Amino acid sequence: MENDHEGFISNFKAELVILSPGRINFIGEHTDYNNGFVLPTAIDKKIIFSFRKNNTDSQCNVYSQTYKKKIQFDLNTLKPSNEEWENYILGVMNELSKLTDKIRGFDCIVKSELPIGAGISSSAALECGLAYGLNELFDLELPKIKLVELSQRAEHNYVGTKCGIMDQFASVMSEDHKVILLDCKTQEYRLIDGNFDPYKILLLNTNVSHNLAESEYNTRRAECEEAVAMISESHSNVKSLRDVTKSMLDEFKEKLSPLHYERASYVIEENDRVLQASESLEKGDLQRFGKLMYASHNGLQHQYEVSCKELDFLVDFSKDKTEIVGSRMMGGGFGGCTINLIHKDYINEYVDLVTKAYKEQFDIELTSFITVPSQGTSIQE
Ligand code: GAF
Repeated sequence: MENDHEGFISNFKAELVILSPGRINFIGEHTDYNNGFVLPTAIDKKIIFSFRKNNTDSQCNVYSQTYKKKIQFDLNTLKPSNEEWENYILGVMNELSKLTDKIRGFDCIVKSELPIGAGISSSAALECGLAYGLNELFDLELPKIKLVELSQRAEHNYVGTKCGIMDQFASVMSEDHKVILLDCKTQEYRLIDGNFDPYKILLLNTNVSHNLAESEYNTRRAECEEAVAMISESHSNVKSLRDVTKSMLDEFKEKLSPLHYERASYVIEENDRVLQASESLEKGDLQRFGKLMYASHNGLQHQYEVSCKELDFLVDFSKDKTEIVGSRMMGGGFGGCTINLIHKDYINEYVDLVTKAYKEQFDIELTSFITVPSQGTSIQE
């Protein structure tokens, strides 16, 4: 079997190579599925897809260099698999099959630079890279936003995570040196100059991924929907937490459970922080931007309860360092990375310091990398 894979890889002549990046998010966590605001961008680490047509009607082979496994499937008999990573692929195929009958048999090799479970959305990169590549290979002529949306639906329908649109949107729509202020209600967005000089974007990977992540994610979404359902009984125009103001929420403080009240408060406050943060970035006020990042983490830790002790440790560790203006957990939570804005002259010293402290505390190796706002999914020239 291994030899079979080696033959597949060594004889592979790609017709098309697609680069599909991971993403970071500066602020606006768990707001996307509440129709709120987010401030993400793609990064310079990616998944690389090599594609070729294989002259069959419907036989497809996708080899993952990460898992050292090949999935083989027939376009006419698509069904979910027991392996999660395969469902990202099969889920995209299933959504594409609802939109087009122009796809034929193809082969693909997938090579990833993105750590899994790090909160930098290797899953959206996988979905979007495949969708983007097949759109090119078979001239499907689907606009980019359709690729974003079908990738999100693939995750809902085949993987079972009821994710928002942020990750797929950032992976596909980002541009070099820009961050995206996205209104998830209307999908309108504005590109903002991602100039953080003299600060750099440092990601610290806890290298933990607590298995609560997936179930708690869907639970949080359900809790927000429950809060909306209760409020909309007396405010029929309220369709999501985006339509709820803080004073409106306070009218319901006695009716909602304390848990629902905290979850909803967090989302409403976080939306406000995203708008304030994008304004700060546009004005070059990075101190204020950083304070909002800390406030976001605080809300995620105490009100939304999606952080964990490893993430809290890293954020707390940065707090008395004047060279770090902001730090927070990033992505769904329960592990993965923190995002830190750190003065460029302090990076090496800080990484040494925090790596040692983290190892002492948890006996886990911290990994870290500097990243920059980068181009979304593209064809390798
Ligand atoms: C995950 C999801 F996929 C996103 O849609 C978003 O909700 C994020 O968690 C939290 O902000 O990455």
